[in-house]
Amino acid sequence: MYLQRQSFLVLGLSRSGAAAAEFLLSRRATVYIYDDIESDKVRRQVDELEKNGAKRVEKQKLTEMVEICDALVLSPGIPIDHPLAVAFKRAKKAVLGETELAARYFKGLAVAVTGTNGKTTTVSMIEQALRASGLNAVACGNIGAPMLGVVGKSEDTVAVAEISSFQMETLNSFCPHIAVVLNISEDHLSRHYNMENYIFLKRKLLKNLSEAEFAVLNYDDQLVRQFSENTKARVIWFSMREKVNGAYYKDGDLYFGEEKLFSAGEMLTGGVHNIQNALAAAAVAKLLGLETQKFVKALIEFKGVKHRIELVGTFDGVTYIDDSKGTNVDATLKAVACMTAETVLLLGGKDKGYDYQKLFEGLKNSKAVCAILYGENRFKLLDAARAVGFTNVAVCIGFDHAVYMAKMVAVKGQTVLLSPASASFDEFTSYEERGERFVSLVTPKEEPESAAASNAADGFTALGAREEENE
Ligand code: UMA
Repeated sequence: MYLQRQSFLVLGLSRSGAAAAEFLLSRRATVYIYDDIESDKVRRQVDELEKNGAKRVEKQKLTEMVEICDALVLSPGIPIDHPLAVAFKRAKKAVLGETELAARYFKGLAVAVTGTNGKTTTVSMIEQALRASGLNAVACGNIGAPMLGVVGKSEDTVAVAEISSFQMETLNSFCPHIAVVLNISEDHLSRHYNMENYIFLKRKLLKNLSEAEFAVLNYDDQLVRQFSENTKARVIWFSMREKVNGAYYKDGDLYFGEEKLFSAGEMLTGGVHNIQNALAAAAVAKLLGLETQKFVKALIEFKGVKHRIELVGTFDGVTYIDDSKGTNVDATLKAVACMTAETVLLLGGKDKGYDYQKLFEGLKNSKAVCAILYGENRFKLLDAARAVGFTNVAVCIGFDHAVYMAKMVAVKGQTVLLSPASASFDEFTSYEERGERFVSLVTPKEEPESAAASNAADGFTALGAREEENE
């Protein structure tokens, strides 16, 4: 693709769109920019990009863009059936994403990770394992840093890319050296309409792999296991249950082939899902030929990621845990499974198309003693709770109100867990913003008890850290 001769319309001007526009401008393409939403943030972004040569488009001129431009660059948050994307496709013009541009122009080694849950943690684990082994690894993609950021970096850069189903809609040329698929459960169905389409998008990550590449697949997940049937790549498994060709867990230890790597008990992060993530990361490290001793130390010392079952602290005897990244039913059930004290659970936000009965069924035999429901989907949640007989619920309208309610309801020794099983976009711009808000609402303004001190006090063995405060 010779960019200098091409015109692009970049739709969506947040992280991904801005990175795409900057990249195209740097390659001397003609770049038009537009965002459906008018906000101060978008206006600031438009001003910035205009300074660098982008051309702002008015709404009434958008249809002309279909004629003028060669391609549309779509942000991951914008669905592929957005009217402009449909118009470009009808005109037989390309619709691509910023990740597609990165895939076409990144010349280094790429490791890609997809799946419903655990992507960010696994990408972070792989990044740290590779760095500890002396590789110049950079985590990118859905984790928050557009993948285009690695294009143009030194040749030895290893991109460790988190790839979402949203990105897969506009990603066609990516051929990572190692593709990891962690698990598949119901998610984003309001966007992808049905499970078939969602599975198709996840499987697409393996589409371009040849015999020279590797697919690291979860043997324990029926859907992921089937992916091995349609890929030319060499398949390496990871499993919590079976001695597989690859990485596996047996009697408390993690192995790769016949080699014992380390004991799960040594890991600073807890929870079965983190052992799974570490198995996937170890498989990647082994495939890259890294020295066991070095990458194992990084996996053992890994402290977890922000907003993923992250300990905020213990205040007035109540422990607060931020799992704002728990945006689907499976993630929330996994978070609750990590709780060792009675838990008041904050649930709600923007609906992603789930049947929440599975969630409340799971909660009935868990540490969750009470659920505070809030947000756009609060009544859908309430109906599901009632339907399965989970009766200890309270309904609030907004997030702040719900957090105050949780603080009021929780008694000494209990935990308040924010793990919403819903997207944040009804009240926030991202799950990160929602997590930050939670932290600011629950943290006392003066003399907060230190998280490190409280960590020991209250039976929270989950992910953050066993011995010290989370990052
Ligand atoms: N917009 C429109 N029209 C629309 C919808 C949105 O113009 O119909 C505009 C918005 O006004 C806004 C921009 O598009 O200005 C937002 O684009 P975006 O939602 O793609 O947000 P970015 O900040 O560019 O972030 C994207 C990913 N966002 C989504 O997939 C929703 C980020 O993943 C990713 O980290 C970032 O690119 C860098 O690669 C976040 C995410 O929530 C973490 N991902 C989902 C998840 O993990 O569940 C898939």
